[in-house]
Amino acid sequence: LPPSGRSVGIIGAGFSKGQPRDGVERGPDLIRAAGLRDKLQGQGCAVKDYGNLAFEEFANDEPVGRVKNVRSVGSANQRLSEAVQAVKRDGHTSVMLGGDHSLAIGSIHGHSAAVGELSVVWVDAHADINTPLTSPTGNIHGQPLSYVLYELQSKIPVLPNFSWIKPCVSAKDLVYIGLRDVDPSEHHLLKLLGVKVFSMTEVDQLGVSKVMEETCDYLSARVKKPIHLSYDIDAIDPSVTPATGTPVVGGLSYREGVYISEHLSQTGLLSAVDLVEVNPLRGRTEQDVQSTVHTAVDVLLGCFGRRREGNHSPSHRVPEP
Ligand code: 4U7
Ligand code: MN
Ligand code: MN
Ligand code: MN
Repeated sequence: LPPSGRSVGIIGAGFSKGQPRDGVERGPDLIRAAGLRDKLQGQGCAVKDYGNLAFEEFANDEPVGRVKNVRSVGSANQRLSEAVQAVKRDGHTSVMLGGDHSLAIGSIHGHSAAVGELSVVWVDAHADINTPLTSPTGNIHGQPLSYVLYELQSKIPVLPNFSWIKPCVSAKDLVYIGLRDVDPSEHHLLKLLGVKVFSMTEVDQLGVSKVMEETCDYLSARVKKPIHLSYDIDAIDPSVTPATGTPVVGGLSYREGVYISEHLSQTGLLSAVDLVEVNPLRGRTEQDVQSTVHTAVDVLLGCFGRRREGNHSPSHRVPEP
């Protein structure tokens, strides 16, 4: 292991069929082009890039009920699950670069298949807990949690290419941060399941440091489970990260967004990270895209020990004349 003790396995998952907008499939290469690997190595991480996944195409992927691109999404997530399992077997913290948020299905499934029970921290403007039957849009990027939560298993119909999915997360092991656009059926589910939620109201009320302290207290009240961080870039305010498919006003500041990853990094429990929904075609200017991508990179660097106070490796020596 490197001096920092952190080794990172990067998976590119340029998949976009969990939602209708082109461009989000370019996320992984943009985040890499912004220097993710060099920057992680520069802060003492060992990095292995597993490259971009290739996804199967389906000629006639007709909607099933209201749900769109079911076969494509099911197949893509099965491949991703296997890739995450390989990264975890190799001993790395998994970093999945999306792609849209439907990919959390495979990422969480693979993570849990490799390490067992997880805590999930979901940083997002949205709750992404619609079931196939409650979804107002039919877009699977608004549904991933419904497939992986034990408590919702009985609400999920049979879907083509979804039969490999085993629910693997308990509602009590899930914490949300940043919510501000929750559908009525989602709100009902959150209350029914008693899920811990720090919406933007709680971020305003408590401040981000108290939110993170309470998040970690809540998750470690029982046994300490490996943490899966699923970070939707639309959690951050569109003034900072405008290049995303479903922007919502009133989001996290850059500083709050980075503080969340810095704090989780300090727990030593971060075991897999998703960074999703960066879509360069949704930015109006090059500056919009750059700001979104750089913020995504800074969130990821924060996950692996970067501190804003400054950083140096343990082997650093003061030069003597
Ligand atoms: B994202 C929505 F109806 N809730 O289900 C839905 F408002 O991954 C939006 O968080 C989902 O960006 C947003 O389609 C999914 C909608
Ligand atoms: Mn979102
Ligand atoms: Mn999301
Ligand atoms: Mn989105």
